[in-house]
Amino acid sequence: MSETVLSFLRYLKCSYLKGFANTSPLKIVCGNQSADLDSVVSAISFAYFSYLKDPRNPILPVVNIPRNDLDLRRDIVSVLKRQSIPKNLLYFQEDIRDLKRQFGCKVESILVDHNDPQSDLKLIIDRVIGIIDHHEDLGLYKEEIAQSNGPRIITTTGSCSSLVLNYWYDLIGPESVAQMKDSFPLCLGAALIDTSNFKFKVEEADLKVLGIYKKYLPEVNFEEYYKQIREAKDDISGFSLKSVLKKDYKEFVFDKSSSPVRCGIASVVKPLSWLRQEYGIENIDHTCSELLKEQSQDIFLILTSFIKENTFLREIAFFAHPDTIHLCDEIISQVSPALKLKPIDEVQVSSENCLKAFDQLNVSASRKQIAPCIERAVRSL
Ligand SMILES: [Mn+2]
Repeated sequence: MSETVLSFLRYLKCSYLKGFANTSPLKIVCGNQSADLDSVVSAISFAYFSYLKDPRNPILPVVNIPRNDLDLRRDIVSVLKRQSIPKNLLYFQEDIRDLKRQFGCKVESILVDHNDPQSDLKLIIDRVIGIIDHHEDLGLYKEEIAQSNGPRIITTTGSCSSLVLNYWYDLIGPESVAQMKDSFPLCLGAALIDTSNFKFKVEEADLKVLGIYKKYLPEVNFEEYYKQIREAKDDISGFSLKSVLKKDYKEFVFDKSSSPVRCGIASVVKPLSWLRQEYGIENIDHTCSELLKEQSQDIFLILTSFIKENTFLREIAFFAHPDTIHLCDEIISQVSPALKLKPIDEVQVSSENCLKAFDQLNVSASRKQIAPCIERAVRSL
């Protein structure tokens, strides 16, 4: 069997789906709603490895955004292009919605890079049959996953792709490594970005895959590959502000005894000063309030991370409208000690809305830690 990721994806589209019988559920594996490189390659690799093990029961890899939003993620586009994987062989939110309607079937999903269904797929997925993730464990789906004999692996790692690769390498590595190898450059790309070329956030699982990559990809110059993906990821030239804010974006609903607090969190690879210079404060005000309205949210956060004079820095900006400024202030004072916030700016961006910006001196906390931190703050109010 000479399988590649590309031939697997072609098989799904040209053969498997054409003969799909709705007597069985459609199985998918999907990444999280930010659809970053880690989520996308984790889903594709999981589906591919699973196919190598059990070709009769294929799983569709799903990118958890609308198809049109993929082009905003230039790092992903470049990594896929390197492996000659075209966009038209991938599945997006709307494709799964359409397939479910077309086949009139149930949808069962493995979640990678998150552990509770997110976005539109929440309404589409009927059953969770496996989880491989490196976010905070919400403790869900234990029984149904056990019933379907799926993996439920939730561990701290730099990259979720490391957990996916280790899981399958242990299962089928010895006999299938020659075929598995075709997706190693995808997983390596995510690991390089998530650990800054194995320098930060590196955990045991990441070190284990590093050994695999070194052994099976001797021709790849890691430093160069990392630089190339990093550059593509940081290249947001020509994007509208809205695209910049939606490029790496997650929504959260935090429970508060009286009413839930809805919060959107955008991650941006440039400093706030760059956003201000590039788009102007009026545009920032306008776009943030538009996003708040569109998603009916209470507060909107912009997390920035960037390198300045060889130092890795983070900032955080809280955007609120008149009704939520008070709530926002309370959250800020609660999370401030843990995140080590130092005010840099407080802008009355317009007559009614407010944007409060801080240097985040605790630079090790990314959205993965910040979201639970805000949730605890909301619950304590
Ligand atoms: Mn991840």
